[in-house]
Order: sequence, then C-alpha cells, then structure tokens
Amino acid sequence: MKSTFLLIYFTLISTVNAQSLVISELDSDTPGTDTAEFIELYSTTPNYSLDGYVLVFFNGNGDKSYAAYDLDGYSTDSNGYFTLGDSGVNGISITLNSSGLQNGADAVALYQANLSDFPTNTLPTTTNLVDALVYDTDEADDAGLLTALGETTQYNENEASDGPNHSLQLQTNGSYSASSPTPNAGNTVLSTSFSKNNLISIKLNPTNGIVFFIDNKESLDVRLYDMTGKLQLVTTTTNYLDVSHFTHGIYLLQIDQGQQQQLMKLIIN
Ligand SMILES: [Ca+2]
Ligand SMILES: [Ca+2]
Ligand SMILES: [Ca+2]
Ligand SMILES: [Ca+2]
Repeated sequence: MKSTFLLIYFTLISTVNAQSLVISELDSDTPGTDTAEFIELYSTTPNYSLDGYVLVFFNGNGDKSYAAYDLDGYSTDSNGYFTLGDSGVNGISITLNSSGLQNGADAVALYQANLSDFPTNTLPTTTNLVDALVYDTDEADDAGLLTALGETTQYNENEASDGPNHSLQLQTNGSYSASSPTPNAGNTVLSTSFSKNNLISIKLNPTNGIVFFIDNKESLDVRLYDMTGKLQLVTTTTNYLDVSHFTHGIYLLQIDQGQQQQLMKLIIN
C-alpha cells in the first residue's frame, strides 16, 4: 500500500516538475462577433522565456490544425502571464490572426517545437506536448481530439449557461471552470469541487492565500511540496491552511486523513 502511494507520489512530482508552463485560461466565445477571444499561458517562473514553444489550434471538425503561433522571442510577464488574443483584449502580446479561436468542440495545445512543425492541417500529437485543452460551447465530446492529445476531459465554456461572458479558467486541481474572463491576470474562480472519489473539497482564497477545507470535521495531515519535490510545510489542520507567505507558483499538496490520501496541484497566486 505504502509503495503504491510512493509511486503515485513520485509520478505526480515528476508531472508537476515537467509542467513549468500551462494553458491557464481560454475564451473562445465572446459577446457579439467574437472580438475578445484570448488564450492565457501561465508560468510559475516570472519572466519565463517562451523560446522553443509553439501554440497550436486544432479544429474538431477534421481534427487538424488551423493556426499556430511561434512563441520564440517572447516571455511571460513579471506575474508569469502571457496572453494571445484579439486586438483590444487586455494585456495581449500576440494578436490572433483572422481565423480567431473556434468555439468548439476544438482544442489548443502547447508544444516544445517549432512553428514549421505545425503547418495548417497538421494532425494533433502528444510528441513534445506540454499542455492541451480540449473545449466546447455545449458541443459533444470530441473523442478524436481528446485521444490524440492525451486528455480525458473536454471542458465546456458554457457550463454555467453564460458562455459569451465566461472563459474557461484553470483551477487548483488542474481542471477548468467557467467564470468571468481575467486575461493576463489571476483567475478569479479558484474554488474547486472534487468528484466523490476525492477525500475533501477545498477552496483557495487568492487574496488572503488561505486554503479552506470545505465541510471537513476530521483532523488532516497536510504537506506542501514545491516543484522540486522539496517539503515546504508540514502541519495538522481541520478547516484551513495559510499559504499566504509562499511565493506564487505551482505546488503539490498532500492531504492524509487516516488511511486515505489525496494529492493535488495547488496554484498559489
Ligand atoms: Ca470564437
Ligand atoms: Ca471547430
Ligand atoms: Ca466566453
Ligand atoms: Ca486569467
């Protein structure tokens, strides 16, 4: 049992380690004629160089690429954000071309590759893939895109029935939820609803840096690891965890309650 936990633990550590740049937000469907679309990337390291990265858009109709953006020469800003979008969107560094960002079922994928590797109509691949988001605005799941990009979940920008006014935003557990757009800034929705398989639900208050354990009454043993796997915090708590003194970035949160254990990615803004 213990060795299984350790295996899962080290697998997660290596996954977190490898993911220094993520797709943190996507807005494909915007009011009117979709002139406020954007994609936000986030790095745990401020001013992170984007040399060697390319962002590729895949059309779910045919599952081939329809646009690609070379990120060579760019870097994330002092808060770790980098945004591509339609002209006029707050904080964009690259303006999307006329093909825009399709409303789904479609995908965006971040690769460590060259622009020349992804001419229009290239098939999706997991080779050199850094991160991917398969999304829709009420369309059915595109199994082809999901499989080709190694993903299991397609996220719905219209999940709260307000797709034009919502974007998909990365949550603390690595999933995406729809809320009011926050281009080039911290995602506003950081509360997380876990599936019933998970031990507890948490809510992160990004302003105060407090992780709340929702409706939990039992004592929890909590450990927080940084991206190098170094233990940063060990404590026992029931209701909340104060992470306000940690520098922003991606951490691994390990929660033990009796014989149960939960591991999750925690993004501290
Ligand atoms: Ca669109
Ligand atoms: Ca499409
Ligand atoms: Ca939207
Ligand atoms: Ca954001």
